Amino acid sequence: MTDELYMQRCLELASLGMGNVSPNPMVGCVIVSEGKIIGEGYHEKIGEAHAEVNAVKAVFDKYGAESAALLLKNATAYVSLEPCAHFGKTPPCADLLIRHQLKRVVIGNRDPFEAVDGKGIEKLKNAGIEVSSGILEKESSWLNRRFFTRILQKRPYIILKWARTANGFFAPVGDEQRWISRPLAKRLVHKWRTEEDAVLVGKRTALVDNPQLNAREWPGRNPIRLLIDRNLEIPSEHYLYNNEAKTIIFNEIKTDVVDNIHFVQMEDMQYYLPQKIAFQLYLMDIQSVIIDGGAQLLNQFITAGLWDEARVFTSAVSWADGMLSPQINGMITEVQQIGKDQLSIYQNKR
Ligand code: AOF
Ligand code: ZN
Repeated sequence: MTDELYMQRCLELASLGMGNVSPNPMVGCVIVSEGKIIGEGYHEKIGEAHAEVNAVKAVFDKYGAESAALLLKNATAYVSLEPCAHFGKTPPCADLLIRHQLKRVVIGNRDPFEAVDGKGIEKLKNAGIEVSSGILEKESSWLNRRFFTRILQKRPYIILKWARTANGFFAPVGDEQRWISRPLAKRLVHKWRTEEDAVLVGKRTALVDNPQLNAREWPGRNPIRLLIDRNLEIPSEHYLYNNEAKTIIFNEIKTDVVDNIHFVQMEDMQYYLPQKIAFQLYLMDIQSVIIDGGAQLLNQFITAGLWDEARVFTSAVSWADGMLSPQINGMITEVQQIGKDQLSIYQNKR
């Protein structure tokens, strides 16, 4: 039971890295000596120290070198992901824990990343450290579902997002009038944009709504903006062409980079578009994407079965007519009232 409690704390710490560590996983670490937490840390930013390094450093900062060394010997380290065994952007965390002679290491998930994948656990065991793994495994997998999807399925974690009227019409997101009537939903959508790597829209949505696809209503960074525009028909006066955020335009005409705008040429975009986009994003290390419309693009991903989560707002208003809302066959895992709108979250059944 205590193992679960400390692991829960690791997961809380890990989640503080949300939006800043991709394509790395979110990882938290707690070091416990004689029933007391003596240091905590998490992976804060991509390219910077891993969770274990920060937790060990916290012990040193608090107790000074001499006492820290004594405390770490015989301490237990809780880590939500298997400590790494490889020299990546930082040296192996397994080596760090061995060097400080920890007695026991408790792990949430085994790391499926090729360079680690059990080698961290093996290193620790070979050094005589007691290892327990699989503690709060489900919760930890859920937290890092984007990372696991990329590593195991070689594609990004795909979140579909749209709004529909009470009577089932597709309400195009980005339509200013609608947004004004739903300030809370809009803010939540901007929060989501700070959490995912990228936001994707189709040509019609880009043309008609002229979306900015930034996170201006929530503190945090903007996502990468992705646009599908086969024949490059979106005028360069549209917001997506400003330099505010990195923008990738998938098209059939050219590959080029102009400031923050990256043109990526693809072939035969009328065939297997969802599969092709998913693979391109994988190659670009884009680990999660929100598909923000329109209906046609959403339906293509739904038909291909290429989605993980759908976040659907149902507004209180009814329309006389309009395009029909996409239909989804998934498991509803959450229903929430967001201002006047109802938010339903679906997971793809597998
Ligand atoms: C850990 N602790 O906090 C994290 C780990 O490029 P690098 O060096 O940052 O390594 C990235 C890989 O390391 C990543 O794919 C994942 O397998 C692991 N992440 N490991 O021991 C951490 N963030
Ligand atoms: Zn590491």
